[in-house]
Amino acid sequence: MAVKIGLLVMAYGTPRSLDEVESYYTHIRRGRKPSEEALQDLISRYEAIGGVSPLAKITNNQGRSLEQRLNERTEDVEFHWYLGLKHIDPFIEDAVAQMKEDGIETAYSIVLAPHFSTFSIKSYNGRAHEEAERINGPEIHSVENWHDEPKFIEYWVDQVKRTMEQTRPDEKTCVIFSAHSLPEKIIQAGDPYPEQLEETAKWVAEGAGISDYAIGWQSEGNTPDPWLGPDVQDLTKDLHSNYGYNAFIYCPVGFVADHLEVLFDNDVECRQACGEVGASYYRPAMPNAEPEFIDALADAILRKRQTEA
Ligand code: FEC
Repeated sequence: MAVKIGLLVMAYGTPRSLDEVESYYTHIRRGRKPSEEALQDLISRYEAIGGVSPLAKITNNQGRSLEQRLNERTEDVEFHWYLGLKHIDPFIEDAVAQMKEDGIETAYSIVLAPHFSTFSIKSYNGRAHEEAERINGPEIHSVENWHDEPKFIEYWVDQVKRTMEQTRPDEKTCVIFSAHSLPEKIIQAGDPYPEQLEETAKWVAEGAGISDYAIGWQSEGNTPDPWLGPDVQDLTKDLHSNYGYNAFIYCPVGFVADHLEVLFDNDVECRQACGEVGASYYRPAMPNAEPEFIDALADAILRKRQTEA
């Protein structure tokens, strides 16, 4: 019988209903309750995308599909997937505890975010390893980042090419690649996050044969610290007024699913910024559980397994 291996799939998490928004937001703020105004603002953004985010369902599909794909591609082991979320249950620690309870001795982990930052991938992996150590749980081998996975790049190359075909001949088009903004202090701490976004953007642009592209940051948090910029909405307006672009293709390559930060920050706010300058708005489909994308994640896990062997 094939040996059981744990597959810990970690993701941000989302409230399952509007009633859970307050506790979720408090967790994101490391235990500090948001003001009533900030809470209502967040609730209104969820309402604008239909009340709940599709993220929970998509993350589940991604985890299940990845388990299936890995089991199709390996014979000596059987992967069992576990969901570990950053800001809502089942938390990362719950998943590690469940693996131990199920008798899992070895596990591979991956974060559903491509670029390495101390704020994202490092903190997810850190929590998983700390818990495993605390409970004497499974040995976890973690993929550190996968922004360079060839099939991930290929996914976005196809999306950009397809979307370019939808633009009109009279449109001067610019592709904007973006990721979640983070406080600027990550740069002083030597975080590779901005360079990794630049690399993803460069490889996708080269693959799609485009030279008109820019890098922006989105979904900046509401804190007094300076955040990485330019913000995608300001960038849209600057690119229009300085270079005459009148069509924009938004590729939020720092995210992998349809969720609030894409469905609101891109599809509502960036669309509005385009409307203000009279430009066309395009946003390719997110990877979600598309087979080509899931295969890219499987490649990252299998490569990790090979290097650990
Ligand atoms: O429910 C949904 O559909 C949206 C889920 C969601 C994803 C996501 C991804 C990332 N975030 C990252 C960093 C930060 C930092 C702060 C922050 C704040 C929020 C808030 C919500 C939220 N994030 Fe998020 N993020 C998602 C949702 N995020 C809601 C709170 C309201 C707001 O600011 O809009 C600031 C925290 C603070 O106040 O100190 C920093 C990063 C990612 C991409 C990597 C990953 O997925 O882990 C980085 C999805």
